[in-house]
Amino acid sequence: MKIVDAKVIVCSPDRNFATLKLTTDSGLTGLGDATLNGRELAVVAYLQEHVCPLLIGRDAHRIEDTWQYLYKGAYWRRGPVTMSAIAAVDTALWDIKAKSADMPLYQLLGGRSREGVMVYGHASGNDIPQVSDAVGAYLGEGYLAVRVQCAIPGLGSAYGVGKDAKFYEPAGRGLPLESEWSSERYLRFIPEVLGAVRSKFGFDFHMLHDVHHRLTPIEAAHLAKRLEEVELFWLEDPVVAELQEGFRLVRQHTTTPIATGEVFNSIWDCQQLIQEQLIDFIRASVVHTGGITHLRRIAQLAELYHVRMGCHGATDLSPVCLAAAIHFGISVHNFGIQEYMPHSELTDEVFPHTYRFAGGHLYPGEDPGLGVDLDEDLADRYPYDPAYLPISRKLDGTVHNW
Ligand code: KDG
Ligand code: MG
Repeated sequence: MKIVDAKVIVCSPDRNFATLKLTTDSGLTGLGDATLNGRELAVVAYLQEHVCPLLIGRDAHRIEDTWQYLYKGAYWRRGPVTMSAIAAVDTALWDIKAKSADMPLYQLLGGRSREGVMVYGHASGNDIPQVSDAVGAYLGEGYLAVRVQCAIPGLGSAYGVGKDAKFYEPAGRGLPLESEWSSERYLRFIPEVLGAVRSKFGFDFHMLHDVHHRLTPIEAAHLAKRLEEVELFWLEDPVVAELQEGFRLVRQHTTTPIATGEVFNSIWDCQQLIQEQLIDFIRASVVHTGGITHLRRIAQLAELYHVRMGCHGATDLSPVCLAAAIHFGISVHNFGIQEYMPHSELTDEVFPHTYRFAGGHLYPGEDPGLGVDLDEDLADRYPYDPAYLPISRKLDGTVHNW
């Protein structure tokens, strides 16, 4: 079964997405997400200029060989652009293989390890009462796990707080906006928020929180220690991950479970954290970590060290990526949780899919392949529209981690 066409489709149904579509001589097609938030066109060019021409005439069944060919054959390895491009090819090939086997993808990945994929929703608000309302709404919809973020008094904006308590889209149209940050104010206030949520709703649900890379290791250690009494499911990205030793310092001080890895793009980024057991959950995603083939390697390494998967699943990862994550999550042994920020209605119309949410879980459909399509005519009506994540500055104007 030979690949006869490789096409990159860029569209913006409420937000930007890049998707690779492969077609074979047997008429089967496969989709792969290639979206890299705020740097989408770099991956598009990488695919169009340097990868698509190499795919024509290749055997669509040779997934592992194609992965190695694109990774080793480029000489220049790793990095988010390269690994998102390889991921798009890999995901599309798995979609095609599963369609040709007439099976939903999870069957090819070993079948179900569980009935559904537990997800967490995003509750946020401008103050504690608003946050509590948002948490209550998620629990009312059957969510078993909720991420809790709150605006910080005295700061104009905060990571994770949307205009709508249930929908958070960090990228803004046009050039990047700037937001202000104070670790001191955040550290003083956030334990109160998480404590208030536990006081109101108790301990019968999983509570998560995302620091979004903002703290130094010693600040993060201090926070994680203080938060032990609220029993988080995980504290995410307490420190930036470039300095992996930073996690050792956090770990020495606390038993709060730690998650990281949404910006990782290869197993080499995860290796030290996993092997030294410095984290509990790895957040690598299908799209930014080289596709299903590479994510399975990460999961297998993680399994040896009791680290579970908790894949990134914000709205900048397209429905194609979310579907792949669900097939992966339902089959992989060391699954932990899947992030779930539902896409907008328009995005879902452009990417019709068979996965569904019920009772705090996502379930894959039973259609062959990933179970996601792309309505190209509709997509054409929403052309690319530049958008960027905000830039964060400390109160004195110094650029900080966003
Ligand atoms: O593109 C960046 C977003 O996906 C990221 O900021 C969202 O931190 C995030 C999360 O945990 O979903
Ligand atoms: Mg995050």
